Amino acid sequence: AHPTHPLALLAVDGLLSDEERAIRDTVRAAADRELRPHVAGWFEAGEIPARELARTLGGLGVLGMHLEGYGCAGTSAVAYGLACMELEAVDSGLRSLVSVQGSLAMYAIWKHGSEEQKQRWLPKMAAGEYIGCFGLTEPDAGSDPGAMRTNAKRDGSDWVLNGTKMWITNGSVADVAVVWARTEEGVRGFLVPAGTPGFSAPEIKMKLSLRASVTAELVLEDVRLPADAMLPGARGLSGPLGCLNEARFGIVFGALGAARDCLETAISYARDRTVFARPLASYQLTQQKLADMSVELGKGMLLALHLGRLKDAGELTPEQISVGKLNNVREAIAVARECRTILGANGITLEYPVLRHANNLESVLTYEGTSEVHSLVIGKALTGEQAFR
Ligand code: TGC
Ligand code: FAD
Repeated sequence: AHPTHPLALLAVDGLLSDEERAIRDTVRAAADRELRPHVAGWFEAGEIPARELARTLGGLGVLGMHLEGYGCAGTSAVAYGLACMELEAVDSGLRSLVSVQGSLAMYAIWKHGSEEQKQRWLPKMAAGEYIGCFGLTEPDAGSDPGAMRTNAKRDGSDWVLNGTKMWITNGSVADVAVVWARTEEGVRGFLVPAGTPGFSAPEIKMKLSLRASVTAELVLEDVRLPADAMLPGARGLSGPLGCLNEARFGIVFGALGAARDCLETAISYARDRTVFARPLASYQLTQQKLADMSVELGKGMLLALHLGRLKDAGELTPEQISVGKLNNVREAIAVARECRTILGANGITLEYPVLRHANNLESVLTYEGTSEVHSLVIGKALTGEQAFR
């Protein structure tokens, strides 16, 4: 019999509008043409042509695609999620570039910036001419960003920033860093242009995950900024945490792209591979694995779409995003690891995408709120008791 694609099992495509399908298909075709052929090489080298990639992604219209105005496409949240899914089907690092650019750096400026800040940065960021990064995490403050030490002090009308940010995606290639710092009036956001004296962004090497993504430290030593470098609209920790909601939403869809790519690879491999004189796909144990994985992929997709529809209706809550991020990343990494078993020894190489995806998903499980953090967010919603501290 002719095999059915795992997502076709639940006829998920029928739940998308024509426009959503068209955007998804365009991103998929471009990703397969321009990104997929190179990604294993980038991962192996631990280097990406970030500037060229940003322009390619800008040309495709996916940078800040769900934002309105300033050169952004203003698509639905679901369309943005589907684009994340197609990019992450190639590599989580490429989706990371897009998430950080569009949902964190651009969103922070779009939501909290002055008109001048928006005009200066957003159109070029949408086009991929400028790259942005988002510095919240510090060496000693990850899950608990309220413990940040980076500070900004007034000196006349200027601000002087000191501190260190850690694990910052796009950091060393960014033209502008959105840096969150403690001030006398609580946490505030600052736009730090690359090249500002006292600011440096050394790249973090020797990663075993997200090797096709730039990760850096941000070092701020008496970085002097004019008064208008501050984002006027963000006050307190709710400023950066509100931005995280946007990127976490993209990951709810994105992680499923990595899982789908693994499952497609494993099904095709199992059909071609002969073991004990029969196709690997013909054994019950293999079919059980494939059935369980496609059930999780389908459920994750329905969850993502439901959250996307809520977001487009303006009703999505942070707790609901936590449900999606927790479930879909947890299931995606389980799928990637199970698919690796189906590929046997071939599964450990970069000839196939599965272990690359599994390793990437280790980062995805940790960044944008670890699984534990999202469990605690859900636990708080269920009980009214916070168990973070
Ligand atoms: P808590 O006291 O609960 O809240 C402080 C203030 O923030 C508000 N808030 C939110 N606002 C909007 N959206 C959310 N999701 C929010 N969560 C909380 C809250 O209402 C309060 O506002 P106000 O006005 O009353 O002050 O904060 P807490 O200190 O107890 O911490 C809560 C916790 C642990 C959930 C939170 O801090 C957290 O989410 N921790 C995880 C940190 C995290 O996710 N970091 C991600 C860094 S960026 C990144 O990883 C990019 S990787 C992307 C890529 O490469 O793709
Ligand atoms: P910790 O907070 O030290 O946590 C360690 C462990 O303790 C985890 O298992 C955690 O779940 C657990 N834990 C924490 N609190 C509790 C608790 N209350 N109860 C029980 N268990 C708990 N950050 C940015 O700001 N910008 C970026 O662009 C960015 N990009 C990243 C890219 C990569 C590749 C990676 C790996 C990380 C990136 N991060 C970025 C940082 C990321 O957001 C943090 O790593 C994450 O928030 C977790 O912080 P941590 O690593 O300090 O772990």
